[in-house]
Amino acid sequence: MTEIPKNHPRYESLIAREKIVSGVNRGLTSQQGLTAQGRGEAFDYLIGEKTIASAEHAETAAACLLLLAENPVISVNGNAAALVPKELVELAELTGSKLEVNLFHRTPERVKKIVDELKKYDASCVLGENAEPLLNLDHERAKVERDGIFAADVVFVPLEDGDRCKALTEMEKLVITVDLNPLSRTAQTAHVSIVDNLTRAISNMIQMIPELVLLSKNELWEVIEQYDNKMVLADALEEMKEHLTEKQNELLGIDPTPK
Ligand code: PTJ
Repeated sequence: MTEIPKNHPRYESLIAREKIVSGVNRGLTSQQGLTAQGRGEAFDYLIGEKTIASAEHAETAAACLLLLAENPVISVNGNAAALVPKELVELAELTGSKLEVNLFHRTPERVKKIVDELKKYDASCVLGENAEPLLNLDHERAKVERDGIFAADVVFVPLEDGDRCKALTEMEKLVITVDLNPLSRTAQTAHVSIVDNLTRAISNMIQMIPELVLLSKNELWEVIEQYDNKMVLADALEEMKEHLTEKQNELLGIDPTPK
């Protein structure tokens, strides 16, 4: 790994990049995962590399859904395994969710490596190696485990492909995603779309859970009933517009405060 000085202004972003490169080198992350991360970085720049209020609202709704679910599953791909393996195991523990390795560019070797990686962080059980083609998609992308994603009522699929996200919603599952691109088909198809960096989103959810578990089921449902995914996506676009205007003003030396 390249040494990144802690005081580098882009420290977090550079560390994430190093983790993805290490994921590719260790055979966890696909090469396509590198370009996906690059696209994510670009959108993160546009929202100011911070958790915006609407994303925090989506993270709360997502945590409530996982806590209310009968059979929640957290899907893990090569990028998530490289960026937040420990946190995914912790989130699964806190919400009683199963973990399932579910890859877009699937190979049995990569599934096994990701299962082993999650087990290093004490995951008790990780599904994915016995996946069957059960989704309504062409063969490899259709593979999920019968006792995992196939049987789940709530599926958390960070950085998912649009087609597979749609296939899951068509199976009447409630789908949560994390995607920095509010225009992606995944973000627009999922029920709860968290427009935040995966690295921030999962940590935020972990921090919220001790307070949320004190709420009654009715109170958790109230959070979900008040949630509107279209408004959350529209807000992310608005934040991007405002952030760009702010940067444009800074560049041109324009004082935005009205006289
Ligand atoms: O490991 P595999 O084989 O399952 O493949 C995983 C990738 C991510 C390569 C695959 O699912 C893929 O090609 O995804 P896409 O279609 O590139 O979509 C990834 C989406 O996630 C894009 O909209 C990115 O903007 C977004 N994204 C990338 N990195 C992050 C992110 N969103 C949040 N946090 C990130 N770190």
